[in-house]
Amino acid sequence: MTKVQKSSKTARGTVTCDNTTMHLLKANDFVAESIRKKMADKQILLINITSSAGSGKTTLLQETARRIGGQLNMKILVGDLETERDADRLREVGADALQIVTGGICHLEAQMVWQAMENMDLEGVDLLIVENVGNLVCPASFDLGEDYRVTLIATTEGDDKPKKYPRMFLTSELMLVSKSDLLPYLPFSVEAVVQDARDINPELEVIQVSSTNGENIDKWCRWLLDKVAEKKALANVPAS
Ligand SMILES: Nc1nc2c(ncn2[C@@H]2O[C@H](COP(=O)(O)OP(=O)(O)OP(=O)(O)O)[C@@H](O)[C@H]2O)c(=O)[nH]1
Ligand SMILES: [Mg+2]
Repeated sequence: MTKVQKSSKTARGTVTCDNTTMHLLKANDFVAESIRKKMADKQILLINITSSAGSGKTTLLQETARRIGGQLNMKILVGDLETERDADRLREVGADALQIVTGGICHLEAQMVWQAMENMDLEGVDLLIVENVGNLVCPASFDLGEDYRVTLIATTEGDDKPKKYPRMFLTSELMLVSKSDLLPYLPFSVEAVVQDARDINPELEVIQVSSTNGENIDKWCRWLLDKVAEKKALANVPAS
């Protein structure tokens, strides 16, 4: 029997795959545009929160709900492959949260958000936050019709992530360097991560946050409140 040889034609890491998801993305973008129009009509700010699994998205949203949940009408949509756990955690702090279970899909798609919205009362809502599936890769390609994409990078993940997963940082408006309370114990350079992320996206805003010791959580909440106000002000400018 001939022994099957392992291929030695190309070194690992040099193969570029064809993009077979092109048509899927076109359909997604069509629905994302419909979401954008709906959110503009209703004057709701839509935020898409992305990161690797476990970077602190739900914990940050719990803190956010605690601090500004009483100041505006806020709803949260959470995407996960399985379980209602994150929505439960958010409801525990009084947030109005709805879970989207993707059934194994590693990202949220615009049509999932659209369907979830049809099961929500959006009247009078000021802010809708979507917590995406924890993954720095697939969610980067799927526009959800958001006004802003916010990506967390936790100090526990290593500071090399922007250059390894550039699309996520390229398509985000704000990067939150999370779990900053752990900086004294980790070989993580905030300076390097910010430099690498801004090499990819020079416009990227950055806030260093910790949900554990509260560093800059108020600043993050202020950022959200300002964006909500800006969206409403823009919607109320009379057409010339
Ligand atoms: N030290 C520290 N731990 C944190 C902080 N924020 C979150 N954690 C912890 O990190 C773990 C993951 O936090 P989650 O908020 O569940 O992370 P997530 O990004 O929502 O995770 P997925 O939804 O699974 O992608 C939990 O054990 C949190 O308690 C922080 O600011 N500092
Ligand atoms: Mg979560």
